[in-house]
Amino acid sequence: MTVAIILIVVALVAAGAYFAFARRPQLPPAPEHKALPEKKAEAPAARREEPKPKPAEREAKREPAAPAAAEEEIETPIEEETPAEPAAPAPRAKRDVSALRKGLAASRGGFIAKLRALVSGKKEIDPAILEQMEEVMLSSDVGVQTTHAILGRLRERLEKHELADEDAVWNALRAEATEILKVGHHGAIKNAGKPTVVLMVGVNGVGKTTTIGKLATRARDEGKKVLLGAGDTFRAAAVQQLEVWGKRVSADVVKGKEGSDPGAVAYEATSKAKEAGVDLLFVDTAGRLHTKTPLMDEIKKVRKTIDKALSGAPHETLLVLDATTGQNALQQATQFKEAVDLTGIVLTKLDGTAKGGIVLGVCDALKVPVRYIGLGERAEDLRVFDAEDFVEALFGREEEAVAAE
Ligand SMILES: Nc1nc2c(ncn2[C@@H]2O[C@H](COP(=O)(O)OP(=O)(O)OP(=O)(O)O)[C@@H](O)[C@H]2O)c(=O)[nH]1
Ligand SMILES: [Mg+2]
Repeated sequence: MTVAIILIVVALVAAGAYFAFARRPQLPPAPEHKALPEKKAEAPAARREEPKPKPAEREAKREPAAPAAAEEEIETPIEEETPAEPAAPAPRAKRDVSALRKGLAASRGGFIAKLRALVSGKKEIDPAILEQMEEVMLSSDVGVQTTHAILGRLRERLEKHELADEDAVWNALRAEATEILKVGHHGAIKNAGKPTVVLMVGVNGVGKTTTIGKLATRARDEGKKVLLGAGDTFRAAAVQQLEVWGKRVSADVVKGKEGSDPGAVAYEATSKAKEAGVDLLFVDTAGRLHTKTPLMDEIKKVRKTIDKALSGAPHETLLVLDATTGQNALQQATQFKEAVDLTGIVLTKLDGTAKGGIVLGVCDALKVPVRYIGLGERAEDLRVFDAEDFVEALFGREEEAVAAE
């Protein structure tokens, strides 16, 4: 009897449990929790502020040694993590300018701020202001010729009463700068087929090898096969520096013995680039003083031997100029242009100067386009130069800048 009662109680409890749990409406399965990939310390903050790169001119977005797959993984969760961002993000141009503005902070706060102070708050623009502007522009490496040309045109317009107020003068100055900087072919290295050969020249310590490393990183990020030519046979350390970049971007380095003929290395590198079917060959060269004729003859020879190995190469001959060297950059550019027929200028270390006016002087005097600017030592600190973005970043008003961010 007792056993029967116990059995009935157990049966009732089991039935209750069945209705309470097993017949409960089925919930959809919980979403699978995706573990976020490990992020590099610097990546998230910087990435949120920076614009998403355009495929064609993708900024190098990683520490050089990071493998490509890991990088892609980093970007995806960031987009998922920020649903609060407005559906229509700020136009790319504005976001690009905002990052550029930060890189040009020294020049903005330096010569541009001084120019701005001269015109701001003035109800009527007195031609005497032009004299003060001249002083600022000359002391900011704009160069005598360019300064006089710009201010001459402003004076004419002032006399015609076309520039009545502060804004009109500022806009006229901006337009002058844009016009000068738009010279020649702009944009990233042109694609001249396989291999496209890029020769890097310039005086000592301006950033040739570092720029090659940065450009190689960009190319690698775009999925291109890169080869490096160690045409600086002068110092063993120079070859080692290039080899470090080669390792970072998984590119072979063609090198010769210390003190060997740089032309021979350039020839061998170009031949290898053809055979190996690489997309881009970057040929590094030793820093050389533009005033030393034998060294300038040597670079002419390097250029010729590349052409012998591949007719029409080098497709780009880029002169690297250090923005902090001031007016001497103009002399360097003049001599190098004469020797090797430059296709563009890379202006490095703009982050380290408050006198970014040199960019105007060089473009105006030589009519050679600035192709890239260096705003720091890391691979991602090299930017494709865009005249309008550059002028906006430099001359744009602070209030507009804040509004754009
Ligand atoms: N702040 C800053 N430093 C830079 C930039 N570009 C290069 N540098 C630094 O400038 C120094 C010289 O760079 P290199 O690449 O060795 O210069 P180089 O022209 O190859 O020098 P040589 O081969 O000796 O003629 C290094 O410390 C670089 O990190 C830049 O855009 N900004
Ligand atoms: Mg070097």
